[in-house]
Amino acid sequence: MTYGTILYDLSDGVATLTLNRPEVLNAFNDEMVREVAEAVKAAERDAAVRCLVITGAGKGFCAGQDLGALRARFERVSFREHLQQTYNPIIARLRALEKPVIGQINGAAAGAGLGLALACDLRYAAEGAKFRMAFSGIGLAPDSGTSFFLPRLIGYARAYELAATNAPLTAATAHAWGLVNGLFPAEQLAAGVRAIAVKLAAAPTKALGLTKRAMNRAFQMTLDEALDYEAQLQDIAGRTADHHEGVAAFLEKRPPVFKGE
Ligand code: T3D
Repeated sequence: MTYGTILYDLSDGVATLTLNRPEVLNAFNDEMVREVAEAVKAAERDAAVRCLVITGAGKGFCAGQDLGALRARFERVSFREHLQQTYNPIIARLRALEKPVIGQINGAAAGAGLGLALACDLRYAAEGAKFRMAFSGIGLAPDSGTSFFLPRLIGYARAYELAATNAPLTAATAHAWGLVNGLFPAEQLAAGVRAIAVKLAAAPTKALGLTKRAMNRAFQMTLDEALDYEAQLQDIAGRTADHHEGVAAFLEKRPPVFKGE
């Protein structure tokens, strides 16, 4: 499929979605929203995709809503409707995608762009990247899942401070606070993330997907419910070819070859 505002590439089981409006730090217009949603759907449906990487072209990751486009629709569209048709389904679909999703944060991530980064399972950032809530800077409240993910990742006080002051968070502090999993010098980020993604794409995909489902649900569960849910999911994982391969490989003292089945 050909896209106008993103690039989409699949190799070695890794799909890479590159936001491609570098002149505005990959801010979202309606076309990019539509294309990102389509690409995430395509990654979900394609069994050949076993890991998804999201990154930005140029010096930014994603600056959130394109403010020029936002001003053009002032007063004409309800924010609630717009969010329900644009960012909300993308964030929900990424969280429900039962394949590892990596945010390759090459530069600034702000507003809905921060939401996109936070919806990923793992985040690796360039040392010069920065994160900004951005909403209070333009008199808005958080959206795109940022009020959900940020306090869970870094704690309420830090999250509220970032939202209220709109101060930028450096990649180093984000790493120290557990918001990003690792840092790379800018010129090594793509290769570093690629190596991690290729490894994850060769892992038992169904088991990684069930892991994501279990951990997502566990936030809303009691321990007893979580134990029961884990047992249910293990019934599914235990019937996969990859489980049988993993056990056979261990007993035969050889590396496993997982097929994601
Ligand atoms: O219903 C709804 O749609 C509501 C949904 C809202 C979701 C949201 O995302 S609201 C938040 C929107 N985003 C922002 O307010 C972020 C605004 N941008 C910034 O705060 C900063 O640009 C960054 C922190 C992201 C990066 O700073 P810096 O210093 O690295 O770059 P810069 O110089 O500010 O920006 C570079 C260019 O990108 C610049 O254009 P120019 O001067 O080179 O022609 C700038 O105008 C442009 N740009 C950056 N962000 C946006 C943008 N253009 C349009 N929309 C943007 N969001």
